[in-house]
Amino acid sequence: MTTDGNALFAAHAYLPQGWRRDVLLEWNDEGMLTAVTPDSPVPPGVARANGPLMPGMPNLHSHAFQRAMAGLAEYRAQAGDNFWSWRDLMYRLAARITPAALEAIARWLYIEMLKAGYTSVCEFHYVHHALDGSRYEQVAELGQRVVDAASQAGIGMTMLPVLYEYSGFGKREPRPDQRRFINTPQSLLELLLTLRRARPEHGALAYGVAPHSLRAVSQPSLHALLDGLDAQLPGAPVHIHIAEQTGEVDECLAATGARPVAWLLDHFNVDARWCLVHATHVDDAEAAALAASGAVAGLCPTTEANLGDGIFPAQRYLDAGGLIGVGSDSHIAVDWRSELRLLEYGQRLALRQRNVLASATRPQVAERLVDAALAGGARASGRAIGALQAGRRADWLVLDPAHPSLDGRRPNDWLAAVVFCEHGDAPIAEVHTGGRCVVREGRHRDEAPAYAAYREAVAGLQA
Ligand code: NGQ
Ligand code: ZN
Repeated sequence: MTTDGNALFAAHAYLPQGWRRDVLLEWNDEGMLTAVTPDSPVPPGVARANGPLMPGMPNLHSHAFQRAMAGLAEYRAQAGDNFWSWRDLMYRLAARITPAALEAIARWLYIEMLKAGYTSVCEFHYVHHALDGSRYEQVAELGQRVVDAASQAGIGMTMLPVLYEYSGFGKREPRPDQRRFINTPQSLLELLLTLRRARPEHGALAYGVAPHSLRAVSQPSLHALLDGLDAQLPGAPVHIHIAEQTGEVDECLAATGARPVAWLLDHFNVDARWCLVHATHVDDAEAAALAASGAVAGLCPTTEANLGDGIFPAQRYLDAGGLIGVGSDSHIAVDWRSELRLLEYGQRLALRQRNVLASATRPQVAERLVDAALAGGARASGRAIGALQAGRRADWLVLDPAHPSLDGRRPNDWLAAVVFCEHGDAPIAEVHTGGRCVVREGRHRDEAPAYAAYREAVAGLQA
């Protein structure tokens, strides 16, 4: 029986096999679970959880700096505002961000993520260079700031430095307002190596790469990037924005004769290491082929709604065995419950049905979506997370059993309440990462100073 401090007893915990009673969790000093035992006797001297436990949710897509503009693009700048006019505004922010501001914004954002129950984040990081587009003396300066912000906040991270080369299909020259993003495969791989030397991998930190999109990289440079990645980090995650806008699908068709998802699946060995972010516009054949590939579809429903992207055919894709995960992307919302709820509601509104993303074997839609997002998010992160089971990271949420959404309900109804009920604050009382409590009674340990620094950074950007 465990006698050291690395153990916790929970009357209820959501395990891979569902809600279980009297669960003993044990973990090692590296923050990895070593045993998860249901129906355990109450061990003497072991702390008891203050509520039901569930795994922390992975966030599979983030651009941290964009947190600073959430809510600032909700007015009509021109008739026919769309994704591309939003992007012009966003580039103005990207053009001004400094290393110190990025670190402050990211630290506060990651605290918000933790409070919302995201315990890990894949950072799709593409602002690399100084304001004028020249390299920083430390080439990975900005990436390092983001990695440091994550470790200060206590969130797990998969850092994905982004390759951005062109402004459109056919190797179109980058625009002046993209100058801070631009690399060759070689310079990006060097940046990755520099970053890894400065901030080596550990239990809460992993690396991969992200070719930005098919419009921003060429076929040969994507091959060079993947070859170089495999020389450094064989099998590490690869994320790409794939088919977010119909305009980009049309341009891909014009340039290559194929739709983006079909083209990628035809030309690259897309497998479990890949995450296709915003696979929004897929036809039936693409949805089936993507589902069969083992890649994760990275869905960001609140951002996709905010930017007017479209609706992913989730029912067909999930029924074909496709993997999904969720991300907060532009951070218009930082709440995985909102992502899952909107994912389901988009289908309900489009199909005029209810409980669309449930299945015959998983009739409870919230449990099916939570399980899918835990598994897909973990796969996309390339880290051992997403489940309360031995060998995974000791990342969990303690739900508030006295919250009006949960109080008096049976365990089998808890996740439905967590995902679908919107009554006041989230029913998340505590958040633990690597076995350590980082949010207690709904508050992060560094909340006040991190917020003050964030506020100052955002004021400086608007001045
Ligand atoms: C991004 N946003 O990487 O932040 C993109 C726009 C671009 C989304 N894809 C930037 N939602 O296309 O260069
Ligand atoms: Zn994105």
